[in-house]
Amino acid sequence: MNVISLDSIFGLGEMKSQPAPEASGCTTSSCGSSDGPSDMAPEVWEKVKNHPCYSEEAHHYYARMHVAVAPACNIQCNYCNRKYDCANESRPGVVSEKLTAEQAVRKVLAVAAEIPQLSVVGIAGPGDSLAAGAKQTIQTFEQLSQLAPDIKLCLSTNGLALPGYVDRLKGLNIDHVTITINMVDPEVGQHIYPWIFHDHKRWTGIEASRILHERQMLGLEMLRDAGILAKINSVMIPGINDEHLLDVNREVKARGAFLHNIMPLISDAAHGTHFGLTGQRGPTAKELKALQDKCEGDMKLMRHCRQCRADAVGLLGEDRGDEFTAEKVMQMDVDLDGGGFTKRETYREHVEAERALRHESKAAAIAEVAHMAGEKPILIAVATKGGERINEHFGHAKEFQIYEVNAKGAKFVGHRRVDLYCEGGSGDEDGLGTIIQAINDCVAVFVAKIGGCPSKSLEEAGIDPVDRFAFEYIEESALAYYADYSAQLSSGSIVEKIGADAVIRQGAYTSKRA
Ligand code: CLF
Ligand code: SF4
Repeated sequence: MNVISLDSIFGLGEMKSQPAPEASGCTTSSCGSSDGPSDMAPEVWEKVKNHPCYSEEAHHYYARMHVAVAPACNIQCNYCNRKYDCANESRPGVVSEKLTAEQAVRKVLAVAAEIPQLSVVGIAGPGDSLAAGAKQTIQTFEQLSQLAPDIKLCLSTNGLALPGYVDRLKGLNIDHVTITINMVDPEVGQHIYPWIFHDHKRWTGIEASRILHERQMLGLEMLRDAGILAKINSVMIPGINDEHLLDVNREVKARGAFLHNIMPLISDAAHGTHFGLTGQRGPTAKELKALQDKCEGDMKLMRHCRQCRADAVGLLGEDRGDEFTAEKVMQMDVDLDGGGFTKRETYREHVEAERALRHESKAAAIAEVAHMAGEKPILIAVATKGGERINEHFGHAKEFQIYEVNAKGAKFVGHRRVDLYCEGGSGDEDGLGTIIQAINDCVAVFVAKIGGCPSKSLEEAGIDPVDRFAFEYIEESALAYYADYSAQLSSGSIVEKIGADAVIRQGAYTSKRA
């Protein structure tokens, strides 16, 4: 795997970096000088630069893990059913085994020793991290802050209990809290939340949503005042809160939220959720992107969320949880003094150096196409294993990252999960149809390698299969392609691809667990 080759960092080979082209200054908003981008205070950049969820750039290099120590929940969402458990499925609330605080700490130390990319440990369920007195959550964080202080601690909550815990979280040095906020109007909320449990009592109907809303806003304001970065997750539910999420965006922005993550509803009758059973659909790729584009103003929008399992381990989009089951961790020789720190530090130094080079080379690539301003943007799908490179074969890709490219640069705008095309060495022609549906809004797909059959089918669907940039950096390659594409359009040798929409896979399989 070439994320920045770990083999090279730890002495088994050469690190594969592109030489830095000559460039003056940095023109991208994700500029990674040690002080961070121009639109972010240095102390904020310090908090987010290695967090794979809070920084899109970081997610190409750094991993997170979730420990499932919070089984209970204090509300019911119509898109959630925690009883449904599938070891191969990736979506929130799904978990293969629940852990005690002691088991969780042991697991984190085992993972941290093995995966130097690990920078964040989060608690995201499978219930609510702060429900039922938050005992296991607080115990886990207390021990981890002592044993592995270089790893950031992160928390996700529905916000109902949050106001009672902000001081405690601050005391534990937690810099990142996510609140899931799907409405700022209880009229809308009553279609999403059938009940909540608050103040020793069960509340239903509009009153339940009113209390939840007030607690969410209070918690968000308290986080801002405590200097904790708040990310807001919102589930886009067409016909229920899709247009309303513009109001949510405005309200959370006004209360100092750092980042807004608008995610598509995952809904399938097989999951047994209210929305699944009533046939509530999720958004299409175009609908999701249009809403995200509308919300993107002076507030940052997260578009790289993978809607992780509550026990996910690894880079976003991969799941190595099956290597670290409670049983396997019990048999491992775990260094309880936070082993692996030196490896993690070495990895971070290499990433820092690589990112600095990248900012220079991206700026140079943008300068090459700047004269094309005014041309329409195009979407490109990319097969990657990380490290911001085109380093995955078409047939091995479990997802494609989507970049929007124009004369201003190449911007990550989403990802599409797909079934593997190549299983056991041969291509699955049925699977190919679903892949084409998933990237049907793209002009091209960039891969490290691709066979003749899938290439032909892609071409017939109007998607250009491109392997000439194999193992190169994504953004620079996308800009070079854009320059060629625009020139061919101008000369009339190709016609513009327009109008297609794409399917966001619901609850796709992302790993094959034992
Ligand atoms: Fe986990 Fe969430 Fe922390 Fe990230 S996930 S608690 S902020 S460490 Fe990230 Fe996963 Fe999306 Fe969450 S990709 S579901 S946003
Ligand atoms: Fe499920 Fe989370 Fe909603 Fe609780 S807050 S019902 S765990 S999605």
